[in-house]
Amino acid sequence: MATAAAQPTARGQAYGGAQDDAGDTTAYQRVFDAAVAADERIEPRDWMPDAYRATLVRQIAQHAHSEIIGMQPEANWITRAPSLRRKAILMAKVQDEAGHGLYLYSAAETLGTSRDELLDKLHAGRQKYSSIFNYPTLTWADVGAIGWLVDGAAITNQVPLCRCSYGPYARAMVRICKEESFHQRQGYELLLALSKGTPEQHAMAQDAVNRWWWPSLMMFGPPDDESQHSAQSMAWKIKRHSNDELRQRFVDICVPQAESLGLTLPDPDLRWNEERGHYDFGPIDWTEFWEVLKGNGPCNEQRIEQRRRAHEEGAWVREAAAAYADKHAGGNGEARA
Ligand code: BYC
Repeated sequence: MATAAAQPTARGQAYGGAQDDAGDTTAYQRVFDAAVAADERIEPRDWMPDAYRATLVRQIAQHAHSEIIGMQPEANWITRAPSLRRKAILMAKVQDEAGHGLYLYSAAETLGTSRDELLDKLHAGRQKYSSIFNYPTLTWADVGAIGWLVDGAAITNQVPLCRCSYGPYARAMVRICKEESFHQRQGYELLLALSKGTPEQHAMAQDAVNRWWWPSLMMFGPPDDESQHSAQSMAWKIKRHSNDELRQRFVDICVPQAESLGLTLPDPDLRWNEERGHYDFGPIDWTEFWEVLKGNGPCNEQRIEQRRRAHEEGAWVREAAAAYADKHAGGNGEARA
């Protein structure tokens, strides 16, 4: 059996004969279920139910797409960063997001789905990316708000994914979470500088937080009673907590941080509930969330259009890289792509 540290195993094949001539997968299913129950990692060559594979591809693809689309709203400010230091930090952050996309597309490839196939689906509007990246970055303070709130929400959601039952996804998340922590801190530090700056800078920071707060809460997905995938994903230990649990955890973390920043959160219903041991918060506008998912957010069209254009304009790079690899593999120098 595989453990967290073990090399990939052909778990199904270790039980030769478990799948009989009629294609009965019951014995394989039992081995898979036992591995999940024992908190072991499922590895690429292990037998897994088709629906488990499909769920992972769906979630990992959506996650990977979010990373690369997420580069756009932040890159919007690289040329206008207020100092060389801020520009260097922002460039490093945007570059990190591309790296995260790469780890995640690679994790999806271990499930038998190529990056090309996933990108085609994204460009055709057949796969989603996070709702949050359909909002515009109107001022420099938005870079801080994204770091503090969006990366903060991402970490809250993604730290439990380091214990996801699928090995390659879990391992990719370890590095991603470390980098996201740096991103979150740069956002907090940026907002703190603005909040303690001139009255205009303080107002700019507050305005950014006002605009990003509610969309950040939506990042965790629909409420538990409307989350169609949660129960199965939690049974498979892909997800470790429900959408609402993680959303609550995020709110509880943010309230004291907002106080330290000297900023307020735009929710009149936000107050500590002694009985629950959590902050209560006001109703989320789920109509807005579903509209953004349907493609009707402020920047949906612009984001996908820019992504398609970048892909087309990068075709020559892919061709050149393929030709180079082919040449060094002893081929005839023709691009394989
Ligand atoms: N946006 O049954 P549910 C980041 C979809 S951060 C768009 O609860 P699930 C970054 C959902 O896909 C963001 N769609 O689904 C940060 C499903 O539709 P489909 C990326 C959403 O999968 C900073 C339907 O709604 N992080 O990368 O159990 C800088 C029903 O939902 C959203 C991840 O992707 C949403 N917010 O739970 C740069 C983390 N929420 O697929 C980059 C990994 C829900 O049936 N993903 N939907 O058509 C997850 O943890 C889970 O997929 C979710 C949703 C919690 C997001």
